[in-house]
Amino acid sequence: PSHSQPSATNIPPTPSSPQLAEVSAAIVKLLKQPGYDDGSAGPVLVRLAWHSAGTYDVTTNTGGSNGAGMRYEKEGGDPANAGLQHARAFLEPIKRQFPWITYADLWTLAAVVAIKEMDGPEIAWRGGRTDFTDESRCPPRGRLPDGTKGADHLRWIFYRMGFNDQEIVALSGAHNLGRCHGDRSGFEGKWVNNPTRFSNMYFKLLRIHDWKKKKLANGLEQFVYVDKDLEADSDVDGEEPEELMMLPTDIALLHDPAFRVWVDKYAQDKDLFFRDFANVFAKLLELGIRRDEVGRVVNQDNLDGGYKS
Ligand code: ZEM
Repeated sequence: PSHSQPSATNIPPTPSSPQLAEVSAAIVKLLKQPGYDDGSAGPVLVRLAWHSAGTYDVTTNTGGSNGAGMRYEKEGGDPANAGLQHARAFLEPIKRQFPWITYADLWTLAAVVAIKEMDGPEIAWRGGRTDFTDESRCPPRGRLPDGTKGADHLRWIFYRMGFNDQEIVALSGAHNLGRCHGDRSGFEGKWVNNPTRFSNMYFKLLRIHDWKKKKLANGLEQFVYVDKDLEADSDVDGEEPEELMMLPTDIALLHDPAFRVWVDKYAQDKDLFFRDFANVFAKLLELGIRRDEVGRVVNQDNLDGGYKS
């Protein structure tokens, strides 16, 4: 349904379906980036949406994807957000082409479009987010998870957003996509062999391989799996086998009994993972956003910026 009518109460309308179709098509076109990482902007766009939303704190109702605070140094300069300037740069031409969409809507929509395009599930998305016009309402730094930590830390961070154990595991399945970059997080490598295709492979690999701790030159520890056959082959042609990796937080899902239940389920049932991921990612993108009965965003303190018809 279209809600593109301006409203007397200054509540911004959400983009209409034809408007959304146009922007989504433009996002699909820019996903292919032959010179970048594994050839797709998709993974880093998913991370952008996640980090925009993952600052939410349920007790103070602050943070979340409304506002697009990462445009400001206070939030964008958080070391946890290193590298996401690439994602924002990929989307800049779309923002110029469709100036009516807010950054907060564009960043979240791009992830949903990218996941679908990478063979992932269809995820419900609703527009109407506004952009902050200064950094005063940016959340404090330090609200995003730290990959060096364990299960207690994951619960501390994700319970604060309002998620449960099952949702933590489902969300972590996004590590099917993309890779770690030494110059961003300090970790190195990808979780699965095809990091631009959404699947439940991350959970399968987590369970079946014998992950070995490896200390990187920068002092960080991650877990790696080296395929012995690949290693033998590579002696012949002199090429390094591509090692797969897991963060300490990924390995924590395997060793914590309550998380492990869901790792096993998602490894065995791709449809269940897709369903649960679609639900929890949609929930992530809505954190902190209050809507009226027709779906318009009614966070009264967030009305600067936004859609003006
Ligand atoms: Zn990630 N993530 N993440 N993540 N993530 C990285 C990359 C990506 C954690 C984490 O420390 C890291 C979620 C949860 C958690 C993606 C999506 C989602 C990287 C590598 C790190 C270190 C960054 C780099 O160097 O470029 C931790 C500790 C998490 C706690 C569970 C959730 C939830 C996600 C979405 C639903 C994605 C798509 C990437 C790949 C980015 C890229 O550029 O390829």
